[in-house]
Amino acid sequence: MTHTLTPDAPLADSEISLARALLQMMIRVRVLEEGIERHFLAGEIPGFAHLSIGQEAVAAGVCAALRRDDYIASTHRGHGHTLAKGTAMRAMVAELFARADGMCRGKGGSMHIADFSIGMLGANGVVAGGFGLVAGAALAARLRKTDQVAVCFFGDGATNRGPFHENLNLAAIWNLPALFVLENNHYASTTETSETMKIEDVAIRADGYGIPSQIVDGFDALAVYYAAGEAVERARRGEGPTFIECKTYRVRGHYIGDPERYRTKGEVEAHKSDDPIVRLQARLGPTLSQQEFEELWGTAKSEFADALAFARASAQPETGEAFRGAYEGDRDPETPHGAFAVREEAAFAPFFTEVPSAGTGSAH
Ligand SMILES: Cc1ncc(C[n+]2csc(CCOP(=O)(O)OP(=O)(O)O)c2C)c(N)n1
Ligand SMILES: [Mg+2]
Repeated sequence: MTHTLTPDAPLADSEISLARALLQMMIRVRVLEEGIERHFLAGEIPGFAHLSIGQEAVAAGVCAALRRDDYIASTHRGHGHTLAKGTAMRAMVAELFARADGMCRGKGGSMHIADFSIGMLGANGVVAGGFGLVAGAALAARLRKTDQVAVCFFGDGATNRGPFHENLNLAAIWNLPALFVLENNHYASTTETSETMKIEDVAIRADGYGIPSQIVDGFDALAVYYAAGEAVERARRGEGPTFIECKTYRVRGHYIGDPERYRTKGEVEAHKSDDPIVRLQARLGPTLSQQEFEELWGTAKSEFADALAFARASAQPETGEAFRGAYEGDRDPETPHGAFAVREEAAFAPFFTEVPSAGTGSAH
């Protein structure tokens, strides 16, 4: 296990354009999520939404080390991973608004958005739901003899579930081109991690499966990028999986509307200086003027405003769309699967209701 929790070093000239790109991505994610928060609270976004504010360096750093044809699987906190992997802002916001022009035609929403065109295999309402998808995608890449890699993002809580252990073991023995990226924000919903495991560094669990691991400062997008880059190269060379533990912190509640009775305001305040955007801006120092910094925010805000207008103008999905995409060939009524889907749709038709308004989804 390698620890790379070092204080911010000055940037080399060769790192400046990379650092700017990472900063721009983190700002895009922040603007998207602050927008989600506003419009969720205004009742425009149905279901449930979990924000990754404070954790953006992980999504930005890892995805910058990936190619478009690599795979990722995300979590219930997946807006950052999705955007950083390359999903278009318009289709993403329309999806969050449950509209017909959404990435998943409005059926995925915040917690089940997927975009196969960029290898984003899905956010997941099931904690630890991504491990099997990633092991499968990595196995497929190996069997097809491509050099693609598959990345699983997950939280500390997910490492207490069975799929984590089963799939790490499989990935290790099959030498799969996989990366396991832990976002250790020290909480699983309302429970502090110290109450659910006796270890400080979850990365030691990877040792048990013979998977090399790194622990990185999860507020430092460059450190995350370098760790991910190394692991990606290892995987592409056929040397198997790597585990990366990113020490981070979730600044917002577990979900939008969380009363946060399990921690003090002081604890959250104490993490203010960890903000990955503030940290990288400071590190760029005079190489990024205040005006240029403001422009990064301005560009992201315009992009979000455009996506918001697009989402609001998009139609509600037709009810018949609910069963499309569930089975291979289900758009063709002549195929056996298609016929099955049509029967299923007919059986459920009497139960179709309007899309529920914000806040009525089940708690996750
Ligand atoms: C299988 C399963 N169990 C429980 C839940 C309820 N739940 C949703 S998020 C969450 C906490 C997950 O914690 P962690 O994996 O650390 O991710 P974080 O929320 O901190 O990003 C729980 C228990 C769920 N969605 N799925
Ligand atoms: Mg957690």
